[in-house]
Amino acid sequence: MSLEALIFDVDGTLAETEELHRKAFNATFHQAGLDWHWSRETYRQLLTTTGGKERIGRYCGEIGATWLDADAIARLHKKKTGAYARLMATGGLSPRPGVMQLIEAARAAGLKLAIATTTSPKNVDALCLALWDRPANKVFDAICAGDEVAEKKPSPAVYRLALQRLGVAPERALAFEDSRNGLVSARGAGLRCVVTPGFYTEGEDFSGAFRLLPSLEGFDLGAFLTETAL
Ligand code: XBP
Ligand code: MG
Repeated sequence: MSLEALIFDVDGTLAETEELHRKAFNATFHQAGLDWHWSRETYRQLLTTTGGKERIGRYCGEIGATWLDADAIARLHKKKTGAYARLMATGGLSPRPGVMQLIEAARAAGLKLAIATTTSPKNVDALCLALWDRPANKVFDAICAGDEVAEKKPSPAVYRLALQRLGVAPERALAFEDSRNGLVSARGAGLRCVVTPGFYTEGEDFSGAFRLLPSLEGFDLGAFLTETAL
C-alpha cells in the first residue's frame, strides 16, 4: 500500500504558535476593556478545548460571564484573529525542526499535502506567509480549517474533509499532530498519526500514535514510501 498524502495539523505541529495565540487573546481582551489575562498555566488548561471561540466560551462559563453571548464571542474572536496576524507579521517565528525539509521531500516524492486544523484559514495563511513567504494554497493542495466542519477536533470531521478533498483513502495517508485531541481526530478518520508533542502538549496521552517523536527532524520519509515500511 503506497503512501499518497501527508496531512498536517497547524498549531504546535508546523510551528509553536500557541504563545502568539495566547498573546493575541490577551491583547484583544485588554482592548475590549476586559480584565481577563490568560497565563501560560490557564492557557494550558484551556487548550484542551479546541477552537478560539469555543475556548472563550468555555472561559466565560468558568468565570460566570454569561452576558457575553455567541455573537459577542464571535466578534471578539474576529479581533483576536486580526491581532494574531499582526503579531505573526512582526516575524521571528520559526518552523519546528524538520518541518520544512519533510514538506519539501514530500513534494519531491510527488505526494499530496493538506492541512487539517482547528484554527481559521486566515491564520493558516499568516503562518505560511511567515514560514514560506507564500499563501497556504501555494504550499498545500487542500486546506481544511476550523469552521468548515460542524465539530472541531477531537471529532474526525476535519481529517475526513481533508481526505475527501485530496481524493485519498485513509490507509494511503499519514497525519502529523502535536496533541491528544488531534491524534484522536486523525485516528477517528482511520489515519495513522505521527505525533511530535510540543510545549503545551508534552505529557498528554498519545497511545494509538503510529510514531511518537520529539520532532520531525530526520524523519525518514523514504522509508515510508515503500510498501513494506507501512
Ligand atoms: C489549535 C487550536 C486553535 C488555536 C487558536 O488547533 O485549538 O484554536 O489555539 O486558533 P490545531 P483560533 O492545533 O488543530 O491547529 O483562535 O483561530 O481557533
Ligand atoms: Mg495542534
